[in-house]
Amino acid sequence: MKLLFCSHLDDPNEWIPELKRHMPDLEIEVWPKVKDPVSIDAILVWLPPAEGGLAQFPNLKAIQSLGAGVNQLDLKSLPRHIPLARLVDPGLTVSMRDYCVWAALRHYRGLDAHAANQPQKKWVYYIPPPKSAVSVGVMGLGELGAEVARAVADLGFSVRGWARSPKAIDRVACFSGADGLAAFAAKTDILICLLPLTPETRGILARPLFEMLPKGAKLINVGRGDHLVEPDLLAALESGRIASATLDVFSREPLPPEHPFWSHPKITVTPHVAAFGSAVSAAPVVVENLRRAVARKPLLNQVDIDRGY
Ligand code: NDP
Ligand code: OXD
Repeated sequence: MKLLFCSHLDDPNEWIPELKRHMPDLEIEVWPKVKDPVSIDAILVWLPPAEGGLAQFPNLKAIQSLGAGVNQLDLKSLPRHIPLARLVDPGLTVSMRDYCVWAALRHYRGLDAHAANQPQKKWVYYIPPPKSAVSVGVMGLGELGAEVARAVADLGFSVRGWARSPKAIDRVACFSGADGLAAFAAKTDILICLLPLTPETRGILARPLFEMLPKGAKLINVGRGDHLVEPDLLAALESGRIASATLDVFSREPLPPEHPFWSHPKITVTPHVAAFGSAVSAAPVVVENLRRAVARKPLLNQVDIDRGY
């Protein structure tokens, strides 16, 4: 089995030893140094090669994404007969859980206001309501969203979740489908977006949804930048409909220096670091998929191309 590693973001020197530890006879080439494209059986990829795309590898049996999200792969352009798997990595899940817990607690405890008061030497008490009186709403209850929902429930928040299909998660009030969105949003004080980017979810973080939330709700977007309609967020922050936002993902990354989010007093920007995978924790899942590809079995975490995630 010959694997092509193709990413400008991930370090092949971390991945190669881990992959070989689980599959010692695996041959690995690293883009752009490909000796014979015809001999490549599978690709581990963040973005396909800009030149020639995946069509230059006629014998691919599997595409394994290095991302949990796969929208960056431009699903419509992928050869339909080759199965695509998104990354499910226990390390990535833990880092996403930690980020969302940090962001939710930061909004809940008013830590931004304390940070803003410090340069002015202002001693201002803010004692938040009990956590059980504050509702965290998680959009997307998949690998990451469900884990985040459980983690914020463990902290004592009242938790709601929204997905495409009905769900039952202990201590989480679950809503589903377009019909369930308004009821989900109506009592969400801190909204966390952990949706995949698909034609249905693009632009969902916009004025109509903001108007369904209680006034003064907080927003945490860790899904994708194109979930958010940026001018609608700026208007909602201006009017107080949204009190503050923590944003990790943006329509344009890196966020351009002139972008108003950088200096907005109610926005915290992080550079798409909410979750990070690790070759150590992800390699076993990737190798299992390589074995499945050879055996022509369905991959773990296989993407439904029509659904978009
Ligand atoms: P999953 O595929 O496991 O879960 C997706 C969830 O979204 C599912 O619960 C699904 O519903 C729900 N969903 C999809 N479409 C809709 C819709 N139209 N309406 C309502 N719910 C919908 O994905 P993950 O949890 O692994 O990842 C989620 C996203 O997080 C990724 O796609 C990526 O964009 C983002 N991400 C961001 C990172 C960062 O560092 N900022 C890192 C990793 C991921 P159902 O269960 O019914 O199918
Ligand atoms: C991912 C990401 O999708 O890092 O894995 O955004």
